[in-house]
Amino acid sequence: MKIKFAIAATVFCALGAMVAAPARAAFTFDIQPSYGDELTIHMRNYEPLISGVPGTNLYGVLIIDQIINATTSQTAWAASDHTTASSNPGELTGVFNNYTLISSGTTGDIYFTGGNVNIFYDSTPDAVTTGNLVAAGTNLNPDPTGKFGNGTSFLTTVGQVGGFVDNPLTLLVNESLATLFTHVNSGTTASFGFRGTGTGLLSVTGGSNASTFNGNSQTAGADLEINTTLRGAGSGLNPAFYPVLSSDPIATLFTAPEATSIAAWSFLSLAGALVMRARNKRVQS
Ligand SMILES: [Ca+2]
Ligand SMILES: [Ca+2]
Repeated sequence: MKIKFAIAATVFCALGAMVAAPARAAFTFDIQPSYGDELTIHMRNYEPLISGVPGTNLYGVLIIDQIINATTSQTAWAASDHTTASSNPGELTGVFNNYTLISSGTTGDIYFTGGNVNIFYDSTPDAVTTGNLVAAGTNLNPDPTGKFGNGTSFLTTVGQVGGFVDNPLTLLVNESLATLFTHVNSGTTASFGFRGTGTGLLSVTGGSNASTFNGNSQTAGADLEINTTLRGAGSGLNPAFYPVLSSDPIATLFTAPEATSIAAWSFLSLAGALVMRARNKRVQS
């Protein structure tokens, strides 16, 4: 599953928080994004096959590979950095749950509502190797080994509606309630023939980096935009328990339009609207 989070940032606030919080001294970005930069957070995501029964929940665990400044094409943080003690950034991992299925079936268009995605910073990495999830998770506890949900809270988010419009032709699904959508192309088992793509929205609710990611710049004022790409986990992290994997890293697009830019854009939009009205008036007269 590939999740692209599009996030608006108040980076100055985040940098202030990093300086003020001694507990986070072990974790710093290798480069500091400037206000207005876009960050892309890549992560792998592991989850079970869904049942296809409305009312059941989707859950799983995730590992962040790297954070890239898309504006400068520089790597801000990479999991591989913890191979050297001097640059040990710990690990960024997470758990997600409470995505409740509102559609029916395991193939075609699949919609979820609700959802919690929580990311943790762990100064002593323990979830970086494959095959280390040795028990089946549940929606209540997606991380029974405690390796993905341990550490300090880096970011907490909830699924947000507003990304989808209800289609009156699909009478059994109210798409406007959806916070996450997936289209499964083929297959109902976690074979390599299993493929899916999707999208969703998240709203930031807390965590040490909440102010960094709480930008309200996405569709419906969401903070993060999700883009998913699913496939069978194959030899990934214990596929017996979480057989579905992101085929691409999850990407977080971190957008931070400056207040002056927003004001200028709004003014230009207003000016454009006024010109359009003037033109319409000329056409009518
Ligand atoms: Ca951990
Ligand atoms: Ca927000």
